Amino acid sequence: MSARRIAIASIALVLSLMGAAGTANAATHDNGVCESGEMCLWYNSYYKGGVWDSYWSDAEYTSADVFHGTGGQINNNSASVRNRDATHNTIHYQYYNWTGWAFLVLIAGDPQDRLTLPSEYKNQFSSFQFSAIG
Ligand SMILES: [Ca+2]
Ligand SMILES: [Ca+2]
Repeated sequence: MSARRIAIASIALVLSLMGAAGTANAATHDNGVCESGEMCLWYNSYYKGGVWDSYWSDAEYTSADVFHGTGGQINNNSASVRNRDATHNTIHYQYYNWTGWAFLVLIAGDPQDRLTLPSEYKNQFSSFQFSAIG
């Protein structure tokens, strides 16, 4: 195969990947932008300070899970939350592996899809999962 054929084949592959990303899944996990389809945590109240955006359920907030911007690790360290997934509630747990008490945040579009956490739940989340509705 000539160098030119290889280059054209590579461009075609890139275009097909871009097409896939632009349609079915526009959100990028953990990029510091709270996008449609994601659950987002903030270090401060009212969606301020560092943000952590997740497209996937997470059974354990490890030392590698950190806010983009200020705040450091997310484990036991979030003050506000928003669910941007329109088909799944998010359930937030006190401990790893979806154990301890559970705190429900409703689907995107519901008035309860975001809030600053009550004091008894602030700085307590350690895992979460998306939960399909209906
Ligand atoms: Ca994102
Ligand atoms: Ca916890």
